[in-house]
Amino acid sequence: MAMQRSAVLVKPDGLQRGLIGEIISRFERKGLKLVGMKMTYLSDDQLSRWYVEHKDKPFFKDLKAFMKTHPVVAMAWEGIEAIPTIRKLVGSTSGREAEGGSIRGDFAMSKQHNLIHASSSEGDAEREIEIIFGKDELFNYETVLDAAIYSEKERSE
Ligand code: FUP
Repeated sequence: MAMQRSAVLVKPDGLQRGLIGEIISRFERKGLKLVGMKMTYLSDDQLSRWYVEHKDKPFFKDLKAFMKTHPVVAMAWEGIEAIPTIRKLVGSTSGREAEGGSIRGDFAMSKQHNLIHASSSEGDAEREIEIIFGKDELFNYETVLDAAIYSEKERSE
């Protein structure tokens, strides 16, 4: 099965609201593996590359301004089919519409201040991870839990 890496950002509102630990904890408890983490301000250039698909949308300028108000906590999380799995944990874009039990559903009330970003495809994940992390800032390691989290068959496929 496909081992994937997803790029996750805890956005400025998540930092302001003290939800970094809660979000990391949810991913850890799920069984995902943290393979990169950094606190940083995103530059205008990084944000233009990050949100390239939204560059002609009416909310683009506001979104970039919001994303520059405070640092973000950027992470790379790894697991089998991690990209769609993390999207489910994150919930749909608007906090008001996101399913209860998801991060946005449980903690957000806004469409822009929706706490977190998670990659939506393998192509996006690759591009987003490259925007934030250098090669030496991403880690490959085994944990004793790998054997409990996945079956032997899943790990060898
Ligand atoms: P998502 O994949 O759920 O993070 O959402 P999108 O890629 O559709 O949008 C990216 C970000 O743009 C959202 F997280 C918040 C912002 N946005 C707005 O501010 N207003 C909108 O109407 C839609 C998106």
